[in-house]
Amino acid sequence: MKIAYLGLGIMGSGMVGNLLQAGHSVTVWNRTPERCTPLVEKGASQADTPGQAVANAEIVMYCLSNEAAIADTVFGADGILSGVHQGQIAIDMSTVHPNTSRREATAYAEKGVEFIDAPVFGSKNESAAGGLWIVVGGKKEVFEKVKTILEPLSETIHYMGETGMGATMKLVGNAVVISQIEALGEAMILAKKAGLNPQDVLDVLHVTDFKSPIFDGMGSTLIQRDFSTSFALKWLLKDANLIAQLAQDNNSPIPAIALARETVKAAVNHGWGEENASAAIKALEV
Ligand code: NA7
Repeated sequence: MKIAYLGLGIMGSGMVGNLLQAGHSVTVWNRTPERCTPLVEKGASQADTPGQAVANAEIVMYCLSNEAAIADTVFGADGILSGVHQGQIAIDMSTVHPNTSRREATAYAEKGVEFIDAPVFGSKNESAAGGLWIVVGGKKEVFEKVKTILEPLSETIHYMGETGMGATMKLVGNAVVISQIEALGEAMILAKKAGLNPQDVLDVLHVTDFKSPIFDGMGSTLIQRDFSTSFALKWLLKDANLIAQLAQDNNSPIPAIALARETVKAAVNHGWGEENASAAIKALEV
């Protein structure tokens, strides 16, 4: 397939590598053009603007940081909407509010373009290895058309319902993630202050019926004090804010997540936003 892919951050770069590997013809665009180079070396073509990137594509995919990036890249001057045409399918893999997905779907529909929201769970390693967990919203028949394109990127793909339901599922999932980070951070600090060996604690957590890959992975990086970025803390705060907004929209109580958001916010305010999401726990140590 002829695919345009926009947004070559940590997540997008890994996905494009796998699309090329799967034999697709990929045209890439990134706001910072230098980030295209490694993928051009692997066979991708590079476009100068989002509008140019999508002009000859059958499928338009993107994974951008936040709502502002969608505003610029999709709706802005020379944006995706300026270059699309009837018959294409657009796939937004960013983590955004479901209302943003719905706004995108409406704007694309006016151009005769189908749209699905398909955000992903997993971070740098899963993206590079084609092991993401994708959640999809949109028309089922459109999802069926693009499923084979998403397969080389992912370990699982779940169809969640109409437009916005992929984005909604992503925020629900990250509500669990942020709670796990807070719980592990508080527990590990308590364990250390109370005299336990942190590695012993992780070894026990690993065999329990409440074990979690997040506890395993994040736990060992906490012990090593390795906060190199797989998923940036600033994006965890962005997601916590989106979760709070979704909860407010639905009058749904989130007392624990609201407290965890304050931990993440404090860590970002300390200047650790570019570090890994696990750096949130540093705010509990100060
Ligand atoms: P990264 O590695 O921070 O990448 C973010 C990407 O978004 C990157 O390509 C950025 O371009 C791009 N971006 C950011 N702002 C803009 C604007 N205003 N216009 C155009 N492009 C922009 O994030 P991840 O790959 O880890 O995450 C991406 C999404 O998946 C995010 O929603 C996460 O929550 C999940 P740049 O290279 O900085 O020029």
